[in-house]
Amino acid sequence: MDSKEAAGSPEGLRTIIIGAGMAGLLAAIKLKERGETDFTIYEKGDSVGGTWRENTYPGLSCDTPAHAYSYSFALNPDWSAVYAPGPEIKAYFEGVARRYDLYPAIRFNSEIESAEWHGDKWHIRTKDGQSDSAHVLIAATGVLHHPSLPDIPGLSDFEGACFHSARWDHSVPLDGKRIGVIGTGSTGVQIVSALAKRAARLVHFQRSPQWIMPCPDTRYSEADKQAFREDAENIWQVRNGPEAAARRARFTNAIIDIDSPELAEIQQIVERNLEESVRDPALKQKLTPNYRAACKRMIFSPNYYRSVQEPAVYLENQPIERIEAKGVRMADGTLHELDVLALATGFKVDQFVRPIKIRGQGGLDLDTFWQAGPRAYYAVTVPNFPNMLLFNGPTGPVGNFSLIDIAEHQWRYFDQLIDLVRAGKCKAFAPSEAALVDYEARRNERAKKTVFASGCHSWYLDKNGVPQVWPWSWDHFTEVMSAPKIEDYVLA
Ligand code: N01
Repeated sequence: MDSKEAAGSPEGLRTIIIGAGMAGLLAAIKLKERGETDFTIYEKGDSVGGTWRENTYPGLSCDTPAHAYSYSFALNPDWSAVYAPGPEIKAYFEGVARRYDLYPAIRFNSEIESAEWHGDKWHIRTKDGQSDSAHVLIAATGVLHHPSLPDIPGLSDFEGACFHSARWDHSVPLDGKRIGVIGTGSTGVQIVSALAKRAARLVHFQRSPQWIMPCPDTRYSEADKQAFREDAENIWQVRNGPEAAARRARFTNAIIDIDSPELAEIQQIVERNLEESVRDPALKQKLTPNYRAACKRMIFSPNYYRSVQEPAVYLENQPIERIEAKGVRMADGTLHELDVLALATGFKVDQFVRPIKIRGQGGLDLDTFWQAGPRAYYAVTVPNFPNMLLFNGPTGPVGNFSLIDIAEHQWRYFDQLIDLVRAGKCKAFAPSEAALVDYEARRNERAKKTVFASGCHSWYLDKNGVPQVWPWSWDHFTEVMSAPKIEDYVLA
């Protein structure tokens, strides 16, 4: 351990943060705000930004308004657009890390491979042989992190360039090429929209159609930015003003109540969008989902329907038979010859802090504890894994919320738990197994009634088809995160 770091914390409390993405930086800033400098962020990559470092595909942007997708304490009047492009978001996180002087506390290219609880501290080891220990372990490892490759026969036979959307190979030329994109999630839709006018031919392979929510492609003018600079209230209006609050309430109610007028309204909007945007009835038919709006994560796009009607674009909705040296063979025998194949096929979403080998109390392996599926009490803490805090852990809020907002609420909860150790009330805290069982029983029952369980396949569902998500309102989430129920915790 670095002696400079060790000396800094008034309470002698040391923290290890895993990951220098959005949530890891947040934890570090909040610890510093409390005057605690005895922490290290271990980052397996070579720069900050997490998902915004890993994803660099053409068309990458955040479909949550940028002013909402910013830290509450680091507003940014200079966002170029309502939906900011990915590189700008990455630059924002780098700027925040600089402004809060976090770089000295980050160990880059340092992938933690194991973390073990030894009764009073977590002991970690990195792949390159570093070791360290700390009282508190904060997993800020993200959710959409481990690429999921499709199990389509022949994938490795393809002779052109083939890569996952989160591993985009920028050495591969795209202009004037024959490009295939597999996947119609938020990623596939953004890639197709960006390449529709660049490719000689672009085939979008659709296994399931998606409902598309229209959204304006609004760039901020210099005058807009000036107004944001002069009065932060203008930014707060975008984040939390009546329109933003109404949008969030509409969304929450739609998610948790499938009979709600809000979901009916969303359904009407997306149906009208399809009706008014796509001319050809056959294409319209292909693009019409057989499930309800918001069942899968809602896609916001200003231009997907326009893009898919570009002359070079073909929407293929036959099942893929196999991938061959020259391209993609469909079940009806058609071969789409391609130079480039992009796999926008999503992520393995049940990993969370894994593949790090985590051993808690009595050497209990997290893999063993999570054998039936990842579980965490209110998505943040795990019985038998003391002083381990998960940002955006299993069953957290999903949908079209700002993950930064969610993480800030989770931090408030973490901070109060850590306070117990700071104040000497305990050395270790973990939720009781009974509390987790009770939470999961209530959550499971409620989750089955959400729109996510209304008849579609998505990454929200576990292997039993139950949404692994927050099934209650946004207000309930903020209320629960405002103060831990200490009686649900085992303090040691
Ligand atoms: O991944 P997905 P994503 N053959 O899992 C298809 C966030 N995000 O990377 O629907 C053929 O949603 C699969 O088909 P189906 C956001 O939270 C945010 O797009 O299962 N197709 C589906 O179409 C999002 O929800 C932003 O039938 C196959 C697609 O691949 C999350 O990331 C931007 C297949 C996977 O969709 C993940 O989005 C981008 C196969 N064998 C992403 N296997 C923002 O703007 C899979 N598919 C904030």
